[in-house]
Amino acid sequence: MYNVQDWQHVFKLDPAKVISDEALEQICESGTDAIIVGGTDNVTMENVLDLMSRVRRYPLPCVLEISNVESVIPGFDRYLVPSVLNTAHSKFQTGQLQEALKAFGHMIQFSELSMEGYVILNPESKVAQYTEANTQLSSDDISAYAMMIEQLLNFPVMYIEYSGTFGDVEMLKSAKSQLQNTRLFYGGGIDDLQKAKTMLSVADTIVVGNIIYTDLKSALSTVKAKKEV
Ligand code: 1GP
Repeated sequence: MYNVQDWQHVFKLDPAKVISDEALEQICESGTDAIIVGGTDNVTMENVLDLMSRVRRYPLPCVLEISNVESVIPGFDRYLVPSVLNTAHSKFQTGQLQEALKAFGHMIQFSELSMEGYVILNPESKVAQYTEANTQLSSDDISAYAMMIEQLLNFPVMYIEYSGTFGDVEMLKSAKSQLQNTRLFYGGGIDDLQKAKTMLSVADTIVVGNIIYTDLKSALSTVKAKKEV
């Protein structure tokens, strides 16, 4: 369970948002496979540490999706390192990573890191605006990114990110058709069981975020999309 290959369903908690102890308990005991701690804005060492120590009370993997170098702390089971492919800004592909390696490369346990090839497709999302992602992509573009991520970059994860809106399942199919070993993550707008099942019928792993903060019951219902293994 401590390997991304084993996850079908994960909840993504934003360290900049407030969650009660009761809600956190239900999320962590829901049967989800892991908790990803990650967000775009206002992610600090303090709020990451606070959330990690609260999630740590429960026996499930807790991983950090790195948003910025300042908020990286030890103690997570794994670190997901996003590299945004559909941005013109190299700092979101490799630039920040190179800076981080320059400063901390000597103390990094590389076996604890998993690279994620991110393709951002919702132009309205904060992350698309922040990275100035080119979201106008065809299914052929997506297939080519998938090929690149698996065959050339050898990343363990391709992440199709529609954060805030429910995406186009055809885009997922285009990605999936090129992937044998790389795991396909999907995140965006999953707010009920049906949507969770639809995306998990193509993606290997679904990520459920925002709905945790607006409708906990619906968020919890998405875990039932997991298939028997
Ligand atoms: C965000 O992909 C995740 O990074 C989940 O998206 O918040 O829309 O569920 P939502």
